[in-house]
Amino acid sequence: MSTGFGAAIFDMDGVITRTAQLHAQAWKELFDAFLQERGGAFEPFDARAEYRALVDGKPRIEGVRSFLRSRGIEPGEKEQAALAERKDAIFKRLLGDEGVKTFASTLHLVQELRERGVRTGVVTSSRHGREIVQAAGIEALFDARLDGVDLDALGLKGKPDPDMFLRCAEQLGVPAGRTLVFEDAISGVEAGRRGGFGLVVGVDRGDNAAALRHAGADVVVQDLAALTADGLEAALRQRQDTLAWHIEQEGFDRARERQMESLFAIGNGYMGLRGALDTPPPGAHCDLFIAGVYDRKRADLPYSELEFLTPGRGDDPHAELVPLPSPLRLTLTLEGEPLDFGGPHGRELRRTLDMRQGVLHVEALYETAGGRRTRVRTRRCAALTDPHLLLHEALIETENHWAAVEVRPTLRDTHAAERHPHIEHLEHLVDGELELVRYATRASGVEVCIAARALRTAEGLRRFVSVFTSRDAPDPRAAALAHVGALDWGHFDALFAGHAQAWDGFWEKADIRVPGRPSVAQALRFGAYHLRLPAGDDPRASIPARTFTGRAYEGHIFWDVEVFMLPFFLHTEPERARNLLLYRHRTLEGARRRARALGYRGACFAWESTVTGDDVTPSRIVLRSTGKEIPIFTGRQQIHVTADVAYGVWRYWEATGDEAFLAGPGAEILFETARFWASRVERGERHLHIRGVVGPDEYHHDVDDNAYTNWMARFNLERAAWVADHLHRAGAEAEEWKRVAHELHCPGPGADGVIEQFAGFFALDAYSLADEERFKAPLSRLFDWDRINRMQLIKQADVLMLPFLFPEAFSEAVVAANYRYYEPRTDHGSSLSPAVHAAIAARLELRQDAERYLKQSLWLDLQNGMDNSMLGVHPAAMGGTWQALVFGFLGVRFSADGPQPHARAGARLPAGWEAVEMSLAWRGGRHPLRVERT
Ligand code: IFM
Repeated sequence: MSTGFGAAIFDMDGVITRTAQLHAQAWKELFDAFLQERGGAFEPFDARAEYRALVDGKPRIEGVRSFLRSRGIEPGEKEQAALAERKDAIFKRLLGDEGVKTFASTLHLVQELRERGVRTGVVTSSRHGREIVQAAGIEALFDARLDGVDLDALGLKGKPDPDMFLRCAEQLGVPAGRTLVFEDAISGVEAGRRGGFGLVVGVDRGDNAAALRHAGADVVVQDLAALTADGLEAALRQRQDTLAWHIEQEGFDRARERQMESLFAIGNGYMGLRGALDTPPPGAHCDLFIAGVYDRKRADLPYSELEFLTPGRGDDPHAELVPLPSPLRLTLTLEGEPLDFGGPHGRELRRTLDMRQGVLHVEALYETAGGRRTRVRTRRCAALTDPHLLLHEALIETENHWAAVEVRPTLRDTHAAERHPHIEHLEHLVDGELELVRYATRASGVEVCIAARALRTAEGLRRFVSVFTSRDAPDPRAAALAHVGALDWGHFDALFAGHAQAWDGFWEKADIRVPGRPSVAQALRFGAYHLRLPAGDDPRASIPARTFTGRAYEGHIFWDVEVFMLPFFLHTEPERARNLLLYRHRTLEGARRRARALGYRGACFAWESTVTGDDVTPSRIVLRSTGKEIPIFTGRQQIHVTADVAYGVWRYWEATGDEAFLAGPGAEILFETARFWASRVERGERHLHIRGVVGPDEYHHDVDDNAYTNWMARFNLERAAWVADHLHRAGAEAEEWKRVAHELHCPGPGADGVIEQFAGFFALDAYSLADEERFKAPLSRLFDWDRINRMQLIKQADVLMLPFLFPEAFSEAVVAANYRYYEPRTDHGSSLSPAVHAAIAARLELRQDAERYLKQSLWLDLQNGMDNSMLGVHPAAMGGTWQALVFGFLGVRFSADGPQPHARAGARLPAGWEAVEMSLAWRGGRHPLRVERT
């Protein structure tokens, strides 16, 4: 099996032809003459350093501009054009004198690659590209040729923009990830890197290796004679392996900045910090979230989307997760000029999330007046080894000047009043290199104290940041000061290393390897990474719908945890699954209050839960722009969450055999929830019914006998009765649960195999769902709630949740009938939906559907598939994707011997996957699993 590359693109001057020296010579002749004509002190053009840094690889006019600017000269357009023309005339003259010479070693490699079926292209900014290739007699060696003339004709941008390389790869019909780029110019190497090319080879024709590497070259050679096709194959594979552990963003894009902040978050279960830049530009959402720290809802803050407000939420002091100001802000200035991407000096930016080690790296290059270039590299982590600790380091490199760069760390956000309205400032103290800030949340009265120490080094700055709240210690100020004070600068690197080791331990349990598919492995790791960030050791907190990466859904906790995320933890780190269930146990009192408020017995878990278990679902949403209102029925009616929690308890016990848990918190949850269902059912003529609910499909409210809800309630009642027997606690109540379970009407397959989603669904009006309405349901759909309620249009998997959770309960024919019926009626308005469809379609071996849905779910955040990742990542989709792969594609089931993949798992693997490897935890053991394509 080969990871393989399909194409190779070669720069011309300096890589194929020996014309780079002629260019350097021509530029020198031009600029020296120009500078002398201008008068003043004459500092000649440096045909090596200045040629490389300022003009090499760029279109002619760009070269003129960037050199003159570096000398503080702002030429008019006419003057620029005239100089560019003059340069061309000199170059032609030199070319005429010298002729076109080529590098034999390059042509040899081109031929070797072509013999292997690799497509080849040549790209140059030179307007003479075609003539030169022709004059050298090497046209036939390249399937695609792009030069400076094409650049203008096609409106492409010059290097370091990747436009030309990308267009060439397109012409060669090979994706950038499978294409190699060979470049001797720094701007060209940068273009290759920015374009996401598989491998960028830097050609160092003289003392330029470090700069080429710096610009992003994966391999640097002095001559292509040093390379072979096999060697390149190995280098590409190595690069892919590295990439599969990293998420990279090149360049600053204001429009996507908030999405990047979500994706590049760090965290350790206790806290999560969005991946905002160290010097956040205006508009950044640089929030820190701490598990379990909530406050009263602010009417002016949005709910799940920026345009939604939820007024009239009452006084619950724990309605909204509190976004705190980032403690990792830096202010950087060079002689008073700010170095950040809010101002004009930002030139290059590379943000790299090292998922293997749980570290975010940011590298930025700034250029201030007079071309002074300053490179700033930072790294940060939320220590996995110490929940209260953040580590932060900034390294400053002045590339071509001696001016001092001032670095000021600060815990204060001067705009905190608007950006962080939940908090009141109690104290801000700066004492030498120690800084402390203390806040209190306004309604819930949680005190948060952050203390930081900084160490200035020859290269920059190091920081320890300690975070404590009054939930952790009676005096968080004293705790934070003691914690930060006890840290030893001599251990700074060791703390990073220990943290990385702890991540290694996680990956040993959670990594899924897909040999030869680095982008798939990368996306799977991204999901596991983001599931790990919010999962801590504190049973008072659970995982919010967007984790600690964004403000959507106000940090509320939904069924997403037990149904979508829990299995990932069950089979990787079961002790975390236990914590998540203990959270539900701690909120039982709130669930009891809710059951009572609704008029029932037992415990009914909150649809949207935070600290106490009281339901914090808004009852209406108002569209900010128009004031239009939508009623929300889920808070009172989406009661299936209660059985979903019971399902989680059962699955935990099955996977771990943890009897102590079952006998204690597990049984209490199962019994209290069973009491709720026993009182919630209504007697009909022949059966018991559950009326007036919302099922997983939130487009329909007030429905009776939702198949999913009733099946889950029956499961809950049956398991409670079984556990009562198992623990020798059976009695009249357990008998009642058995009877209710038996009499409860659970809609089953009709003659055609289809299960009716709820009573009357089949009689609703048909809705013809256009393709463009899928995955991005129009906003109007929400306002049309009353009309949609009468349509056969569903938001997310509902009946299909049943075979997803109970794969053994249905025959293939029934699963197929339901998939065929419901899939075309589903608009996937929820991120939870595609993974369920992927799992079911994989089981049915509907390959196209299965792979399409898997892709949608796997890349949901990385590709911003729902257009709202800026408000936080989607952990339920990540957990769902994991299940789609493990239980759907691989069809894993558990027996006494451990996990067993389905007999056809090898045949079901997505196209292009040769194998999958992982290990699964089951009943105290860890079981390796490898499925190969068959
Ligand atoms: O729990 C989900 C629900 O199923 C659909 N709307 C979003 C919620 C939070 O993810």
